[in-house]
Amino acid sequence: MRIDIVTIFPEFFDVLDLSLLGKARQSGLIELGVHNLRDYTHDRHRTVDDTPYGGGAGMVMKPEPWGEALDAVMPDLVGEGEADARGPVLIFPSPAGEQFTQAIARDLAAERHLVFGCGRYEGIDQRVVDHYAARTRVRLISLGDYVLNGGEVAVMAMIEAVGRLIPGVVGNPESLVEESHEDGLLEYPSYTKPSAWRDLEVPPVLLSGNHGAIAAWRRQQALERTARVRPDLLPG
Ligand code: 6GU
Repeated sequence: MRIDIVTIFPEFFDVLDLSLLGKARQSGLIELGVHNLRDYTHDRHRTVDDTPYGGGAGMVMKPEPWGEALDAVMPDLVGEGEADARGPVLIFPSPAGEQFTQAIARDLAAERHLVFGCGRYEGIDQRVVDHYAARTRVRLISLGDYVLNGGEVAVMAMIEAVGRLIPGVVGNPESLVEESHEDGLLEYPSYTKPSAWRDLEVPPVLLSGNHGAIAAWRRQQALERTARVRPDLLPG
């Protein structure tokens, strides 16, 4: 998969050299390009924002640098009104977007090319979204109902969630199936040695060797935990 990120803080993404995703890049499973939006400005101050039409607090990101940057990272985009189902998916992290879920991560993991446009300030001129929505698939995606200063941290979270679903990135694919959210439930609690620690014992069923009983216990724990913490995940 190819991933391009357009941002005014490219250094934010230096950490993608680390860990599982860093390995996936070294092995060629993920190709990552991080692009500085200011490289697509032409004034001495490398201006990327301006005051909002209609007034109000804060600044809005100007459309021209975004247009040049996005055209550069998506050189094969079709003309307006021809959005191509095989072309890139352009994602704008935004608290005004649809909420990111494991299902969205799975969808995105099946794509060939993802492009993330990180907005700062009060957001990006809406015409950027409208223009590219006519030329490729565009999604506004939010991490959740709280406010971040910009899209960079959100994109980091999305790339980690998507990257680990790309075949070969996570060494043992079985570790993907029994996790929170994969089956619509929160994960059951896990234990390792020693079997007694401070005044706490590991639940005896896990030491029983009875795989059927263990599976049933884990399922029950997942259901109870989900009902307690996230009842909204359970079917009505
Ligand atoms: Cl994707 N962006 C920003 N700026 N704030 C957020 C968010 C995204 N998701 C939750 N809050």
